[in-house]
Amino acid sequence: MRKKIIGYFISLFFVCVLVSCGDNGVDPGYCGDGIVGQGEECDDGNNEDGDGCSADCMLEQELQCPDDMVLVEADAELGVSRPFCVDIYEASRSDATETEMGTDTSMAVSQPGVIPWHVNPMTADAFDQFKAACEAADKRICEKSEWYSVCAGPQRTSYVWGDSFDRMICNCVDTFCEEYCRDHPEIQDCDTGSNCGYTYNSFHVVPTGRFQDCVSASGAYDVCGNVWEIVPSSDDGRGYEVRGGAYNCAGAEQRLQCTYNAGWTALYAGFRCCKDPQ
Ligand SMILES: [Ca+2]
Ligand SMILES: [Ca+2]
Ligand SMILES: [Ca+2]
Repeated sequence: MRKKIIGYFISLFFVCVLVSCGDNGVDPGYCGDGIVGQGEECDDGNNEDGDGCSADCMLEQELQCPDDMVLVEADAELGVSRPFCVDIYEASRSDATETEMGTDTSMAVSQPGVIPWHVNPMTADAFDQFKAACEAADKRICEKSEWYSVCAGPQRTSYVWGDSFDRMICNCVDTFCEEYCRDHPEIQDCDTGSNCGYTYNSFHVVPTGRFQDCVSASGAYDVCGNVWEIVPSSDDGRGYEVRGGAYNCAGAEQRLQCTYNAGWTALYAGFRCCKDPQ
């Protein structure tokens, strides 16, 4: 009898190990597994205090970002296990102006009203330079999951502003067609259809933050449009993906989508820096 009881407990133990004894067999996870589970405000994969997510998986108060960045919440579904700071503006050079990109490549700056840092074509060397420029600013180039979580936001929208395409919200190939036609009254029946920017050669890069409604829920400008944004990626043989579309892109309705990755190198590629909050 006693043997039987011991045997029963031993087998119960193994059944418990096999199914984890969670509710309905669902693994409840634990604090430190890198997944934000029930009762957890964050989970950065460790059980240490002082890094923004406490040892018991609660957000540590007063997460701070530098003035040129905004705070973005963790999003476990997208693999973003802790809050992060993202640059408010596309990266630019310190000596950039409203009309010139500047020449100082020593570090990336997040500032409004200047031509963003961009290259054409995109190269492996440029990728290294973008990463180094963020690091020189005590930041890092935004991860793909971070960039996407900024673009799509908690609502998982197709574009940074929502789900339906609108050529006037962010700077794309077709944004300036009407303006061009207004300035050229000799043009009859102004064409504002898809790729009209090519008809009038009216597309152009604009200073950072110029489009006030082209802003993420978290407060980052030009995530879609203006210049493409390079994000590191192991899913692409080049080691990076090209996101957000650009001011000169044909097919802006498709290419400005948060999920779109440009597979070619002849493009106006820029970047954006991120950083762990303090
Ligand atoms: Ca967890
Ligand atoms: Ca922690
Ligand atoms: Ca952009």
